[in-house]
Amino acid sequence: MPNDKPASPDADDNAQDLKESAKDVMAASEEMLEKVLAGLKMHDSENENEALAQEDQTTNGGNSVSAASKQQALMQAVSDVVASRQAKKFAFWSTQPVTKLDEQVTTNECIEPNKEVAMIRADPYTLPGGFKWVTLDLNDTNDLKELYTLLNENYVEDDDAMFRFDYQPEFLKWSLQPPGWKRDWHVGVRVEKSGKLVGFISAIPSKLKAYDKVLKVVDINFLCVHKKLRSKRVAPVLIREITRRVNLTGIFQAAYTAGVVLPTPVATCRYWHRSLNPKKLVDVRFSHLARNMTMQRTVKLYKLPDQTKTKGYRRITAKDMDKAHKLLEDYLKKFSLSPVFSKEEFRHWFTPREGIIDCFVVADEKGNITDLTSYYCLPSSVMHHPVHKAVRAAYSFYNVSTKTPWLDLMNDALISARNVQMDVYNALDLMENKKYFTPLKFGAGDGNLQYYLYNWRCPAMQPEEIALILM
Ligand code: MYA
Repeated sequence: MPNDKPASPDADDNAQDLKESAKDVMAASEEMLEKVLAGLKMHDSENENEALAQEDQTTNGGNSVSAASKQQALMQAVSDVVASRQAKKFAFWSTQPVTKLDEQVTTNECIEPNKEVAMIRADPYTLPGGFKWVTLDLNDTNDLKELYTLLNENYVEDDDAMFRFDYQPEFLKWSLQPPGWKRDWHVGVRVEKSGKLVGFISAIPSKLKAYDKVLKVVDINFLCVHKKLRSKRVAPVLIREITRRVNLTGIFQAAYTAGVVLPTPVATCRYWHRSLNPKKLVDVRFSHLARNMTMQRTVKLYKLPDQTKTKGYRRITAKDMDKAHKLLEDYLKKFSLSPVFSKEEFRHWFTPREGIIDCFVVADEKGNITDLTSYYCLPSSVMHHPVHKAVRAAYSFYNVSTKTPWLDLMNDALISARNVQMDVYNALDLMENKKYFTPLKFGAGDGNLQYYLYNWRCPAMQPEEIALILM
């Protein structure tokens, strides 16, 4: 690379890249070793059976000792390698400013001090040969379509590989272009020869309150590596590259969520689901009939009134924005982890957009806004079904109840979602959501959503202390 960058601790970038790749290659060979060991273990258990059989035959004066001790030595060797492998787990994450899995935290502070921007590496990280960096232009229809396709075919699936998130192109634009968004933070990886998009990661700017401190952060989302390029340590390069690009703007903290456990969740939340169209959900095996329940009884159980009930409940309008912003701003202060929205950001996130985001308020006779409910729309592709290709899901966003009881407010939210043909209403067990789950017939999902902070250490939080929704 040209020598056009200021001196930095990363001055010998290529050497640094090599070191980092070497670490990642070691981690990759650890994964291979794991597979070999799994095989060896199976083989060993066969040997063990053989040894045991021999022992039986030779109890009367045979030489079973040597077979057994050989076996023991082999098992010891295996367990030594397994132990050393476990010690090397998180080859990438153990190099990052995140809390360690067993760390006891009592402070609320950054892990690493901010760096001078001049000290931050100026060149992109090195990708494996045959791949190149691109910065996507989501205002360009082709780039947007390519991102849509990458995610539609390779993004998050459930454990049984039956459903995969299907973020729509307009949804991606909305969620990746809030006030202050930067094109430089829509980072893609293409195959050099074909130009095919095979990797992506994004950041958007945000303000986050962690306990009593307000931080300038980015929210990281849509990390995705094409299925054919998995387990080749491309994800760590994407993460390092987005970190570099964000650091260059003077931001050193981030928030993100994931289904997997990494060092170290600040909180662990769980999704709950409320059936709106139980027949379809059972048909696609999103849910199943409860014991002793017929389809007819299930449909009746989840039936909702045709119209919403709360007096003054209506879709939010442009005129409501300032009052609704204030209502949410005051409410969010009571949580340990919450976003701090500017007026402009509130308008972006809460202005209804068909098939993307919807927001309702309750206004009293004097025109005061007393309550608010909102959800975003995120369908999932149904991967193997002859009839149904998608499940239409509403995801609870932010809700505030000051006058309308929670059950009334959220029942109206369910009715609103059902009235635009949503099949299911999903909500995490954070904020005050647990208050209405059981009476409104939500069921607990499997699998957790882990919340993480990058370069910030603070004591772990309970789900009800969390008021941050990332899409
Ligand atoms: S969460 C959504 C993540 N995406 C998916 O689940 C889509 C389907 N899966 C994939 O596309 C791939 O499996 C991914 C991993 C890309 C996830 N977050 O390249 P590898 C670590 C962080 O060989 P691959 C979201 O978007 C893993 O522990 N790290 O693996 C938020 C291992 O590290 P270590 C993850 O399977 C993302 C390494 O990657 C995740 O080919 C927040 C293996 O790399 C994960 N979800 O690719 C990112 N999954 O060796 C962090 C695996 O240490 C942002 N890994 O165990 C941090 C803040 C950055 C900005 C800071 C600014 C200040």
